[in-house]
Amino acid sequence: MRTCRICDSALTEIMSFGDMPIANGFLTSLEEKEFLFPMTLHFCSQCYMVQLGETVPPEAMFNGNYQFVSSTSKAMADHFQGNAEEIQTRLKNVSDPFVVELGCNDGIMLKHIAQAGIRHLGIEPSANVAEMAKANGVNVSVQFFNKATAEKIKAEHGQADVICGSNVFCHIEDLNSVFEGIQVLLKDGGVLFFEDPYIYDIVKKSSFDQIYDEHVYYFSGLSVAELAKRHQLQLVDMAHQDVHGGSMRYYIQPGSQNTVTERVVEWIQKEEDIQLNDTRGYEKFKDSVNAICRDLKTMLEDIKQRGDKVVGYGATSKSTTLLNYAGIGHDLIDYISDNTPNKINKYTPGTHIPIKAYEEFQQDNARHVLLLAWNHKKEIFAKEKDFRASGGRFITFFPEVVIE
Ligand code: DWN
Repeated sequence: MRTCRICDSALTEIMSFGDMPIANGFLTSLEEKEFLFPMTLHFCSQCYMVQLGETVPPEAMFNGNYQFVSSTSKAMADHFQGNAEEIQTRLKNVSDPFVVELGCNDGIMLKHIAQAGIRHLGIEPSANVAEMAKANGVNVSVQFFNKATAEKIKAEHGQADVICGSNVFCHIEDLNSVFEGIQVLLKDGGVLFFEDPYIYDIVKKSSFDQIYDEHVYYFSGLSVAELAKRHQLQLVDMAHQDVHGGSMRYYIQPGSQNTVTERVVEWIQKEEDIQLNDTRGYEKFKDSVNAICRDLKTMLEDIKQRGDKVVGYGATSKSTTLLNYAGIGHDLIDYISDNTPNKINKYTPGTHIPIKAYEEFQQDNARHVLLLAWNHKKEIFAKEKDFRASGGRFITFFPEVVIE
C-alpha cells in the first residue's frame, strides 16, 4: 500500500498511465537506452495532496543536462518580471532585505531583484541552468534545498524576508524537508510564496499532460493549507495565475494567527464544490482524459490518411505524457518545432519524434500544427497570425479536441 509523502496516510489511486520515460529526457541518438517508470496518480484523503505513486530519482531529472530553460517565452519573462515587482513593493520599507528563490532556473525572475540591488540568493540544482543565471548577474548556489542547507544559508546571510519558488515546489518529493528548511530560514513576518500548476484547472480542463515525472505534487488550497499547518506556517492568500494552463500562487507566513484573505476562503470553497477533498472529485477525470486521447488520435489519423502532414509546435515536457499515453508517434507527427537551441536535432522521449529548429517550420508548408505548447497559445497565436491567416490551422485538445 502506498502512503502519502506528506502525512503518511494511505493513498488512493486516481489513474495509471503505464510506463513513461523522463519528460525532459530528449534523446541525442535513437540508440540511447531510455529510463522508464510506471506513472500513476494518487490522492490522500487525509491531507488532500494529489501526488505521483512512483517517482524518479531527482538526479536523473535535474542534472547538468536539464533541457528546459524558462526564458523561451516572452509572456513568461513578463510574468516573472511582475513577480519581481511584487517582491520589491513588499520590501519597500524593509531595511537591507534578503530574498531567496528556490529553483531559480536561468534567473528569469531573480535577475530583476539583482538589478534592483537587493540581497538575494538563488538555489538551483541543475548546474547548466545555474550558469545561465550567473551570467544574468544572479548569485546562485548549486544545490538542493533542505533543513541543513537552510541552516548554512542562515548562518552566512541571516534569515530571509521573502522565500519564493515558481514551478519548483511541485517537483520536490521530500517537501516536508523543504518546509523544515523554510521554518529555519524565513523571518517572523516574512513571506513564502510559490506557484505551481493548479489541480483545480487540471481536473476542470482534463489537462492531464501536467502529470509527469518532474511534478510529484498537484497542489490545491486544501492541501497547501494542511502542509503549511504541519510546519507551524499558515496559508494566508491565494492568487490564480493565467500561466502554464492555470497555476495558483500560495502565500504562506509563520504562525497561525495571521490575517487570511477572502480569496483563500473562496478558492477552497470552489475546490470543495468540485469535491477535490474527496476521491469522488477525481472519478470522471480518467474517462475524460481517455476520450481526449481517442479523439485526438483519430483526428491525426484522418489528416494523415488524407495525405496531409501534421507537425508539432513546442517540444514541451508535458507533451511526453500526452504523446506517450495517447500513442502518438513519428508515424503521425513529422517533427516538432522548438525554439530552445539545446533541444534541436534531438528526439522526443519514448515517441522518438525529431525536433527541428523553428526556422525549418517557417520554411515548411505544413498546414496542420499540433499545439503541444498549448499553455503559450496566446503568445504563439500572436506570433503565427500570418500562418493562420494563410489557412494554417492549430489543433488544440483541452478541454476538447478542436481545430482553430
Ligand atoms: O514545471 C515545469 C514547467 C514550468 O516548465 C517544468 N517541469 C518544465 C517546463 O515544462 P514544459 O516544458 O511543459 O514548459 P513549456 O513552457 O510549456 O515549454 C514550452 C516549449 O515550447 C519550450 O521547449 C519552448 C517551446 N516554445 C517554442 O518553440 N516557441 C515556446 C514558445 C512560447 C514558442 O513561441
